[in-house]
Amino acid sequence: MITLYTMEREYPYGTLRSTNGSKVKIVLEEKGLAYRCDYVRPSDVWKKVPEVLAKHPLGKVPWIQEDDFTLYDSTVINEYLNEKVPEHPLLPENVLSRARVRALENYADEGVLSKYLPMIWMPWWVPEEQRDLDQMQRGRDGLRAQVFPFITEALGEHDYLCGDFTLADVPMMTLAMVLQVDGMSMEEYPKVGAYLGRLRLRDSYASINPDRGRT
Ligand SMILES: N[C@@H](CCC(=O)N[C@@H](CS)C(=O)NCC(=O)O)C(=O)O
Repeated sequence: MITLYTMEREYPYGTLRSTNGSKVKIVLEEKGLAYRCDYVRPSDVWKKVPEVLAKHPLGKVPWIQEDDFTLYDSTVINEYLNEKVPEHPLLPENVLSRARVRALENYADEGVLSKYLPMIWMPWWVPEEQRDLDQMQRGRDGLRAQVFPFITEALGEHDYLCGDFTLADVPMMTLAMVLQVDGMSMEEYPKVGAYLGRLRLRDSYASINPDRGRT
């Protein structure tokens, strides 16, 4: 059985989860793989304790453990899981289409999950009086100015970024998760709002739904 090492914490307003850990949970669910979660203390990750560094050389989550095999980095793990279980492929067969999925996945990782989402998400993990509201607003402004127009363009008339649901949509499910807690208005971006709504309707989303407690 696979063990996923990630960060999750209960708050009165929902269960908050590591965005990158959530990416892996989604693919485990989409692939129907049996897994359990082991929760790493956020302070151990921030302090880079030796036990975390021994599993992830950058001292981050997520990583997975399968017998004596350890693998880190959500993108690398998800490609591994996709190859491990050929059913319900999350990468297209065509080589050009596959490259496009990977490019969009990279955009989401670098342009959303590492850039604007932490500005909104990190403050939700600390007491209200300690939140940097300006930073949260800058995160939302960045999504509006750069990310939502990009997603609108990439979607075109499709339901998902590359037509069918692929690895490119997986990190966007964590955008759906963060904005569910944040409650940011999507009125000006109806296509993106509908897309995030569609992602929330997938069975796999239940595993990262902030309204659902730790499993
Ligand atoms: N490229 C990595 C990024 C992992 C990452 O940044 N994880 C965050 C939690 S969502 C973390 O551990 N942050 C602690 C740190 O950067 O020190 C991946 O995709 O797994």
